[in-house]
Amino acid sequence: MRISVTRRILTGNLPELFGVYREGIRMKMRRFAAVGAMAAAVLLTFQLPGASAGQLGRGDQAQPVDQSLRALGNRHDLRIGTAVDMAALASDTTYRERIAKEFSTVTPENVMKWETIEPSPGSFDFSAADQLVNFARQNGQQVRGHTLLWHNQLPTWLTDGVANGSITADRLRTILRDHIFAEAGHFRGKIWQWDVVNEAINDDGTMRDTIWLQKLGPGYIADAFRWAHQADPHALLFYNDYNIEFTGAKHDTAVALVKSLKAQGVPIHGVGLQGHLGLQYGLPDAPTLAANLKHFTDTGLAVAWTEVDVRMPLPNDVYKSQAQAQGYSIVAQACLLNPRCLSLTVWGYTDKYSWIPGWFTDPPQGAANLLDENYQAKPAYQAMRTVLALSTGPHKRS
Ligand code: 9MR
Repeated sequence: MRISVTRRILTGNLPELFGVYREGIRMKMRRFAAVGAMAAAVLLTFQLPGASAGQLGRGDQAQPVDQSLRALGNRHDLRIGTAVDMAALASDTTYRERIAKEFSTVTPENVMKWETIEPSPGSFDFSAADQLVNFARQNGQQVRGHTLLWHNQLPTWLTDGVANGSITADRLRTILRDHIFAEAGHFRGKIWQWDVVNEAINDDGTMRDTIWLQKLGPGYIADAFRWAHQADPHALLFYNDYNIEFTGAKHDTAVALVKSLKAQGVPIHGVGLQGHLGLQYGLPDAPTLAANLKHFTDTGLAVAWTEVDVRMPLPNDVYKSQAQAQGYSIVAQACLLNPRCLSLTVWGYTDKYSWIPGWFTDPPQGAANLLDENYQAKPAYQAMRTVLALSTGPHKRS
């Protein structure tokens, strides 16, 4: 900046300097000194710590990169979120304070899942989920509801009943309908985005062989969206899945599925790309990832990153940390490049509470989050801030 300012001032005054060629040497020197003083004054202004963005006329470029993720995201109308572990929220003050400070949206990691919400038939327990919704309200955060319909974390009364035949297909349909009406109805008006259907597609692009598909047929997905919409007409309804951010059979099926739901007039508004990345698989580049997001937004839907983490084979080291920072960067960049990318949620933000080490043990994996176990920022956190600070838009997302 200093060089360009100097160049601008000197260039602007060169004709004038040549114009005084015939004047006396003293005159020339006086003018030259005046130009020099002017340049020095301008340079000084640029260097003064008190110089405001308005004075500089450079707007956002003066934004300090040390703001919170939520503040930096707000500049782009982009919500930055985290999954929340309710036990940690209750017991760990630092965990709680950092969530309030850094994030503008929260997702319950587990407490809105069926086994927690309806532990016995027709009897609902919203207490833990209510606590999170209240926490979000107190902190000016929006809530991603996760999830109304999945094949995991179902209560045993349901899975056993289907397995032993005591729950017939007709009964199962009613149970599903009632569950969606009860849960989406309870939180009506309090949920920004609902993950209505979670992970219904296999990696090979076929539909996952769950009790829902087996007993209710493929129409169960459209039904779930219609019921959720009736129960909470203002919530944005999402289909959510992993590995659909990469092209391939699963991605193609997901695009075809949401296109067909839209064509049938089913109330679906967005696609959640989970974003569980692993360093050992290599990382795509941001333009490729952005192009893949666009396949979904081209269908007329919004998108969101819903469960981002970047795991690695342990132990962590300086090279892996840097590669991980690149992983978080490309995810943020792909979102910023698409005006229909509404939010970027990480699946936990500290390695202190992460699902990864418990799930990936051979070889041991982990260290997947933005902060380490002691809440120290990793390069990934600073990379996210930098990407959010440098980007210039879009400033309105829908
Ligand atoms: O992070 C969640 C973990 O605590 C649970 O034990 C696990 C049970 O299946 O679910 C994890 O969250 C999953 C999310 O709900 C859906 N996408 C994959 C996530 C990681 O497994």
